[in-house]
Amino acid sequence: VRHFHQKVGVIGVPFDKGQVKEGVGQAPDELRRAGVIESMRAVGCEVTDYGNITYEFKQDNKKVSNMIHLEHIAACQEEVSKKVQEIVSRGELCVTLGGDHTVSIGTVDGHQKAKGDLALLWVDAHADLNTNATSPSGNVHGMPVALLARELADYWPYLPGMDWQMPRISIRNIGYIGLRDLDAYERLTIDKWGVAAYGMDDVLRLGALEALRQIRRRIDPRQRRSLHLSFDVDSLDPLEAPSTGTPVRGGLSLREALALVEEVRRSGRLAAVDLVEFNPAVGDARDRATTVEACRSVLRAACGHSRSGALPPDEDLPLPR
Ligand code: 5AB
Ligand code: MN
Ligand code: MN
Ligand code: MN
Repeated sequence: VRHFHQKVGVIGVPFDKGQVKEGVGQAPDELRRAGVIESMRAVGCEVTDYGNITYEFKQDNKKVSNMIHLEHIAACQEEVSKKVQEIVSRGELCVTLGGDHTVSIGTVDGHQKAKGDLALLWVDAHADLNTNATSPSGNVHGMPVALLARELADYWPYLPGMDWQMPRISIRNIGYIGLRDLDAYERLTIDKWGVAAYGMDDVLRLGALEALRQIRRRIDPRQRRSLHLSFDVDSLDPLEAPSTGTPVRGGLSLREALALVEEVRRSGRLAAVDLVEFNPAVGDARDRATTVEACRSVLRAACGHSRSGALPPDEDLPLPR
């Protein structure tokens, strides 16, 4: 790719009610303060920042057992979905700065409504495949994939406030990389449906890029689907991204993660990226800075930055004197 003007639309979702730790809601503004928008522009993208998503909380819904703050999640993610649908429909690469991983309920729904057939790549230490019946925590950030997958619809009770969200994505079009902390029923679900789920052991055995190649062949065999990258920063090793609420040791190096994101980007079909679960309140200032830098480089890679160097623009670069 030579000179390109990829249009990028950024939203922030300062949402933290899918889990119990304070701070993850401050991530979008913390990332903006650290200049990630400018970093994406420096790659050559035309970036519009649409600001943060707000929502009106409606108290009237009935509670669902073992699903903490469902009312908030339903209300917020409905707004996220609308905005993502709008941005993707405009042909912009939609970059969502979370927030906890429940924001992907909204982003994937909005992307799906805009584009139809999706392939979803979930980069995470966790599978986020629990239902309210299997979750050990009741935290909904461990449930988004189970809400999105069509094959799992029957495992849910009626969810008040979630009528806008239809599980339209087949679990066959969802792939994982980076897994290393699964709950028993998540393992069962993956085995039952033959999900393209690649753990850190697979990354070691195959290498990150070969694992990705296999995943893409399985979740999008005809290479025609719109690609959604949902990047949980806890996929990274805590040495690379310590400021996150549910760290698990033995994760992806930044080197592996960047190679993955660059390769996804090169497919030419990437339409939406979520960067979630960065929690600036976890750890000290140095942890926060390390994590911000990891986020920045992941976002630049998603925007087309190449570590092997880009060719200069066609016309407008004066020769060095
Ligand atoms: B994350 C756990 N599986 O359901 C659960 O960070 C952790 O979005 C979920 O991947 C982690 O509570 C959710 C134990
Ligand atoms: Mn997650
Ligand atoms: Mn995770
Ligand atoms: Mn987490």
